[in-house]
Amino acid sequence: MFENLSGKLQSVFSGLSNRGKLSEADVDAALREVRLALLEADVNFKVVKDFIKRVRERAVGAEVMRSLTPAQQVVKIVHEELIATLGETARLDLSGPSPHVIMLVGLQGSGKTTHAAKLATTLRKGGQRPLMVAADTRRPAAITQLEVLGRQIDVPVHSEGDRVPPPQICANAVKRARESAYSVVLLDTAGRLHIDDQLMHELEEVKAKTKPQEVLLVVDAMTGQDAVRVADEFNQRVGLTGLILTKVDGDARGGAAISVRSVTGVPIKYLGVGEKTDALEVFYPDRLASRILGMGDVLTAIEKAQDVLDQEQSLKVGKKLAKGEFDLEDFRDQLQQLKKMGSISRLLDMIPGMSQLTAGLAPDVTEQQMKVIEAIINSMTPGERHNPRIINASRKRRIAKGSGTTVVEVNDLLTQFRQMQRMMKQMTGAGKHGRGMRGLLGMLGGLDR
Ligand SMILES: Nc1nc2c(ncn2[C@@H]2O[C@H](COP(=O)(O)OP(=O)(O)OP(=O)(O)O)[C@@H](O)[C@H]2O)c(=O)[nH]1
Ligand SMILES: [Mg+2]
Repeated sequence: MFENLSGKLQSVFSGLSNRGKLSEADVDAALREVRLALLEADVNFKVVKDFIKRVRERAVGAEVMRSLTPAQQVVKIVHEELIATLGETARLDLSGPSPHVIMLVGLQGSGKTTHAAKLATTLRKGGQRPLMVAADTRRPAAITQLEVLGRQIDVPVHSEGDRVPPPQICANAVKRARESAYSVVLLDTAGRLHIDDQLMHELEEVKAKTKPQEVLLVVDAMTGQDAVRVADEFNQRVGLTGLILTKVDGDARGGAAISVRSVTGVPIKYLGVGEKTDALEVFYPDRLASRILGMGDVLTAIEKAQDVLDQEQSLKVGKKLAKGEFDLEDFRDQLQQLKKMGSISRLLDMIPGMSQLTAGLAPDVTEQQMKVIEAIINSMTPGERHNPRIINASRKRRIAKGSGTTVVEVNDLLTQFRQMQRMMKQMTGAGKHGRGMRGLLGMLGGLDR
């Protein structure tokens, strides 16, 4: 979503850093381009104006101009001010006695029902017991849609058909949650094409009857500045505690995400990044700012990687590596992990300079290759696996025969193993390679923890 903007900003900054010392005119010229890029990304013009003013005030300050790296200082200021514009890191408020009521509101098709299921999924992962409530009695298929999702993720759905008024259904659901020890109640309310009084009254009534801790507006990022206007209006009428910006995976220009907090004062809490029930990201302003400025969203990438990788095993391998005991069995385990990582290689690319590294580290191990590798390693004796240097020509022939492979294949595997061993050793002695390497190693081997 931010690709275009990101590309433009990066070229502005690389132009700056080619200059060495900066004059006030240099800064102004750069900021003019930044301003244009933001406007083209559909950021609210008032937000842009304010942003540029704040950056300029700091950037033409004597300290920056006299520093040895004025361009970097300017980028740093832009980064900090972008974070300030995006807002604070805001979490769901699940304090106080349960059940906690979370009310989802928004226009038709913005993603309320889908995000009720996404939230239920992530909250349950966090140890909650969610109950979803079909409070959209208006659209004929709405109840069934939520029930289907509920079955998919195995979360119960409270519904009373389409004859009972939604505020009543919601009140009943909260009562049921209290009696049956559900800890979170997610209210999936009806949407309209446009904001109208009838909808607002209904929502106000639901709110009065259920006293939600959170009223989250689900808003479609693809609608750009309209999303900002809608958020402002919902906030005035119903009162919001947070926003879920959806369809961020689409080709929206990013303006809504950058402006909405600033214009409405309501924090973004989540980003919807796909149709599936796990396509939900917690919103971190600092990470998004880094991503927009091309600094790489390291933390998100690492979190994803940690989700995929087997922690305990990684830890074990990390310790072995440190002691120089990494052997062929670990190699096999590690390749299996790397295969799982395949799906996140795109994410690792978010880290500057990481793509070259992962190109070396994460060979595209296919299912078939994995089978061959396993067969070869399984045909070795424990001694050979632990100390492959003892594998001479006759042992290679035996291993090839035992695994139904050829000596060439056995040789290939041993070469690969040595390469990986060398690479990992280099990374353990991080030093000159800097934090990126240590970070990746920590991720792979648990050494940073
Ligand atoms: N790509 C993408 N699609 C999404 C996302 N969230 C929801 N959708 C899709 O958007 C469409 C509408 O989503 P719903 O959850 O039904 O929206 P709603 O707000 O409940 O709509 P109404 O009940 O009609 O008011 C569905 O096709 C979803 O799959 C997202 O984050 N990314
Ligand atoms: Mg719906």
